[in-house]
Amino acid sequence: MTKIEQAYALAKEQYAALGVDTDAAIAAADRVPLSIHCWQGDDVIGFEDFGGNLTGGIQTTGNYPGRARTPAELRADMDKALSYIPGEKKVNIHACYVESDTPVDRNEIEPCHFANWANWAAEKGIGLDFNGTFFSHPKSEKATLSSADEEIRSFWVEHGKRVREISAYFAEKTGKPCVNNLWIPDGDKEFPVDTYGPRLRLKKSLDEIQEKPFDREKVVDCVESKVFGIGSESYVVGNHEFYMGYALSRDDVLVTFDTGHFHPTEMVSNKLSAILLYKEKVLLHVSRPVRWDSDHVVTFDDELRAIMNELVRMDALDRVYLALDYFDASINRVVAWGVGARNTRKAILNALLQPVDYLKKMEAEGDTSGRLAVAEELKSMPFGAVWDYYCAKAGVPVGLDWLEDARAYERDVLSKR
Ligand code: RNT
Ligand code: ZN
Repeated sequence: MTKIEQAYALAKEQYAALGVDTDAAIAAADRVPLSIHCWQGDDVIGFEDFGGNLTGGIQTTGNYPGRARTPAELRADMDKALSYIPGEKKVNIHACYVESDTPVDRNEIEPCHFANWANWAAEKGIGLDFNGTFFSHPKSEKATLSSADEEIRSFWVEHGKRVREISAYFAEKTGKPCVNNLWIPDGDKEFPVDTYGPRLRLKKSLDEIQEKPFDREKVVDCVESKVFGIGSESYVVGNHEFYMGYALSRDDVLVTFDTGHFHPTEMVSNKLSAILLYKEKVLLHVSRPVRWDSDHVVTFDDELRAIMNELVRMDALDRVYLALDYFDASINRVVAWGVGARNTRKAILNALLQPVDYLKKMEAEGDTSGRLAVAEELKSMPFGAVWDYYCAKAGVPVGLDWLEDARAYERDVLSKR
């Protein structure tokens, strides 16, 4: 028996004493698809011809060497990062990751411009998710789907329509559903006099984009709200109430909760049992806000664990689409992927190691002291031994072994860029 197996055998016994089956937890954690965002690898720049400046009130900070500059580099870096992450994976890309020999504007994109991504994913047997890019473009400076300028508005509506066609193509090519998330930066630095008009236009634009029906098993449309952004501090057209109302009034549209898109004390973990009463599924953008929507690398913090605890307690792991959304340009980007994605999978496994029935029983019987004591004891159970065993079983590096590999990749590949 290896040391990892020995430690696991002891941990397994301890969890069994609480009624938790560690083998079943590992199997369940492994099955949950986790969508890995490509944009950590190149600071959300993409492969278009116009500028490559990140706008829309989202920002990367730092200038760590080794950023991926081409599709080939980005996919190679992702291959590296994916090799560190156990479990079922998807890759999440944005429309600005288009590939073409001649310039293609956002209202001209077609499936053929994303064929390399589709072939790459299909070869690995993993799914692809997609996002319209409604920022970092000369026509997005003032507003996009909520614009009062009809030419601008219809430009972005066309973009949204094409994004759905490409999503359907991804689903076809990979054989897995494609989650299509829509986020727009529209808003105002100061509080506008007319707050209703832009929302009316956004609603109309979304309806136009959604007009064509797609198989719900293939294209999963989601809309993402935000409380404020840089440059839209006072007013955001697509706020929480807007998209919540939109999604609740349409059968085929889901809401996206980004963990950085609410007031700092407002927790996404506390919203899940509400939204799941009304919608079959929900998309989560797992991020880490530090004082604002800063998109720091996801750590194994209280909120990440609370989100996964909630999903497990509701038996709702199959009712959530989990996607990562952070972009740190100040550290090794492959390490950033590894840390955030491994932490997210870790938190899923950790949540599955709770004695949910036992906790619920104590709660139902009014034994709130027992509930507290057991929940606290769980925090020092030998979770690490179960995680290590899972990684070994899944064929990904155990412990910090992956960090050494990432350092070697930095030495041999990234530092030469
Ligand atoms: C922005 C949103 C959005 C983006 C990505 C790049 O605040 O969170 O999801 O981060 O689409
Ligand atoms: Zn997001």
